[in-house]
Amino acid sequence: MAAHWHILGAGSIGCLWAAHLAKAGHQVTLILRSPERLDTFNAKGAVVLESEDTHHYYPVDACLPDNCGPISNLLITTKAYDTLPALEPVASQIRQDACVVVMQNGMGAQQEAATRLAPINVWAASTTDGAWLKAPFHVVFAGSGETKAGPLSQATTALPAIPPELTPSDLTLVADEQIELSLWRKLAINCAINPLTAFYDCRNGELTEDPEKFQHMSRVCAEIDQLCQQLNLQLFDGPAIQQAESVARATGANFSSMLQDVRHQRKTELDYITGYLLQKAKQAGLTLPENQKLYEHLKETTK
Ligand code: KPL
Repeated sequence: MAAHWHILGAGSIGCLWAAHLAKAGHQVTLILRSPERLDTFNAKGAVVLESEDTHHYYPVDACLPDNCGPISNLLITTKAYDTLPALEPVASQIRQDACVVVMQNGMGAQQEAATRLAPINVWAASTTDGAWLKAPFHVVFAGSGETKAGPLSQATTALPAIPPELTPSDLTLVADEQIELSLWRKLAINCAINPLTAFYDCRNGELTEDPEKFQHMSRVCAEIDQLCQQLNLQLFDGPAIQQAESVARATGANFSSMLQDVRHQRKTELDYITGYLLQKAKQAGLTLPENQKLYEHLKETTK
């Protein structure tokens, strides 16, 4: 059934989903943060989806945060640290029976959104789709992956694993009854790869090729295993380093999202990646010295 989706956060993943939801026949409205962004969008009037050298234009609507309601379906694709500030001016326009999906890197922001919006139902989603912005509202679909979605545990009633109206044409969307575990798995990999690529200013693959960097990644991963054991979380069949090594190899030529943020002098999602890990360790009475050192170094040297 066609629905109306509002999208908060028109970065690469927000535009990718805007295009695919529009393609599936939904009405889509981008919530843009400033009149300047709205002017830039209105000059185009569409999201451009580039894939294998073809360009498709999807005409969607756009609005400013203080004038976008009522909202029945909301997809949040902001950077993790922007979730609450971006949500604030929009929150009162979200219907009580709305469905809200938070799709982003890291952990902590999804739960903050669910707490802020309760009793509105909130889902979390985690994606391995590859996308980047060539220009504002022009997204390049770089690699087709998979998106997992599931309700966050704060939800009061039994919810379907995927909101019924979330039907993006062509993107792979799978139901995940244990979405928090999947978010943890992604978090562990991000903790192993992202801060180290920012520290060494290197591609993902170099973490496996250079013995010193690999040793460093192994020490970071050993601490992740230690915390997971303490929390009774079984993320992988073997130690985290095996999984981190395999992801770093598979994405060897890429620059991690954190390194891209650092190079573009943007704020990073460190607080929602290593920061979240350290917070959980502290609550469990553990110290993770390797992760702590990395966190402190990057806090001092990056935005
Ligand atoms: O998710 C990633 C990112 O860059 O944010 C990968 C490539 C898996 C590295 O952690």
